[in-house]
Amino acid sequence: MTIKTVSVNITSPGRNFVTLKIVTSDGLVGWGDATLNGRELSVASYLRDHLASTLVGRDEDRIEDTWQYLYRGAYWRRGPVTMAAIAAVDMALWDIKAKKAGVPLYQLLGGASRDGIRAYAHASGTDYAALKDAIAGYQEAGFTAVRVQTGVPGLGQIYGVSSSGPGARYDYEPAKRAADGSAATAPSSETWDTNAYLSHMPGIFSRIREDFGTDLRILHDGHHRMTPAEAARFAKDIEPYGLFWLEDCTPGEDQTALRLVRQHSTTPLAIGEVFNSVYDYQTLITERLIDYVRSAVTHTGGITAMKKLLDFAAIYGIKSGIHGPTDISPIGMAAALHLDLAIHNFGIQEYMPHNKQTLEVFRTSFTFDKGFLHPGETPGLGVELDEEAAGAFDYMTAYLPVNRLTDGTVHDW
Ligand code: CS2
Ligand code: MG
Repeated sequence: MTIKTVSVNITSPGRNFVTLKIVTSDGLVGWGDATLNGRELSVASYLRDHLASTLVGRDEDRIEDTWQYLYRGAYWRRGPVTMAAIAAVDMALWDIKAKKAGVPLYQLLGGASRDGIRAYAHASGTDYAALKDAIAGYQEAGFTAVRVQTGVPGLGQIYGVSSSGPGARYDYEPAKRAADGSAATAPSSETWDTNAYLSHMPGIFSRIREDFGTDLRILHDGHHRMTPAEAARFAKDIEPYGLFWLEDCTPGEDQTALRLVRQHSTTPLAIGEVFNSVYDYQTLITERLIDYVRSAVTHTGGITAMKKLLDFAAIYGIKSGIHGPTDISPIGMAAALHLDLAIHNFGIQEYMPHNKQTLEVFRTSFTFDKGFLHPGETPGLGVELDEEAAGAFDYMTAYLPVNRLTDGTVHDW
C-alpha cells in the first residue's frame, strides 16, 4: 500500500486547530496534530505547499524513513514550524500502522507499563480565595495533582490565571481573538513585575500546604520569566513547600543557566514545552539539570522523535511531563497518552480538558477516571476528526499575549 492523499484541515471550535489527514491506497485514514498556537497557518502551509506532494506514493509503513526524509530533506534544521509539520505526518503514519495492526498504538510502543496515567489539572484564581476554590474543585473531580497559578497584587491579567472568577475551571485560553470575537490583528499586552511575583508566591504555596496538606502534588509554571539568579532564589524560597515541579523557571534555551538553579535548590525542575528537538535538551539532560521533559508530541517531531527523546532522558533518570494544554488538539493529546502508557520513565501528564465544541469535532476514545487518564483500546491513536463538524468553525486569527515590564520593556510572556 502507499500514501494516496494528504490534506490539511483547519478548524476553530473555540480555538484554532490544524490537522493533517493521510489516506492510503487501501482507504486507511491517519490523523496528525499540527497545531502551533498563534502561528497555525505557517504549519498548514508547510504541509500543504511543501510536504504533501512529496508524501504521495510513499510506503506508509516506512515511518522512520519518512521521518528522516522530511527532517534531513528539509536541509534547514529544526524549528517549531518544521517539527510540528513532521510531527503531524509521523502521528498520522503511526495511526495508520496501529489501525492496520488492529491495536491501540501503545501496543506497538512496547505495551502498557502502568494501569493508568496520572494527570494534573490547571487550578488558577485571581486571588488566593479563588485559587483555593479551584484546587478544591479539582480535588473533588478526582485529580491528585494540580498546577497552581494566581494573580499578583498590583498586576492585572497575567499568564495562567482564568479571569472567569472564583473556581473557574477548564476555561483558560491564552490565545486571544479581537475583543469583539473577530480575527485579531495583533497580540494583546500583559504587564509583569518579577519582584512582586517573587515576594507574593512563597506565601501562596505556604497557604496551599496549610489548607490541602502535603499529599496533593502541587506544580507551578514560572513561564520563562525569571533570570537565572531570580530562578535560583525562587526555587530555594519555595523548597519547604515540596512542589512536584517548578516549570520554565528561566528561559530553557539558555541551558547552562539551569546549573545556577540546581546549585541552590532541590525543587524539581521541568523544562521544554517551547523546545522542538532533542538537541534543545542535550546539556539539560546530560548534566541532569532538569527532572522532567516538557515537550509536546505535536511540537517535537511526533511519536518517533518523542520516544527517542524520552528514552535518552531515561538514561539520566529524567521523566516525562508531556505538554497537554488546550492548544494541543485531542489527536496530539492521544499521541501523548499512548507514549505515557508505554514508556518506563513516565512522570505526569498535563490535562486541560477541551471544550464541548472541540469534542464534537474530534471524536476521542481516551478516558479520565479518578485522577488517571487512559488512551483506550481503539485501534490507532483512537481519535477521529469529524470533517463535517469541523467545517462549521472557520479559522480565526488569535495571538498569544506580549508581556511587558511595568517600565514598558518587552519581557517573556
Ligand atoms: C503552558 C501553556 O500548559 C502550560 O504549561 O505553558 O499553556 C502555554 O502557555 C500554551 O501552550 C501557549 O500556547
Ligand atoms: Mg508551561
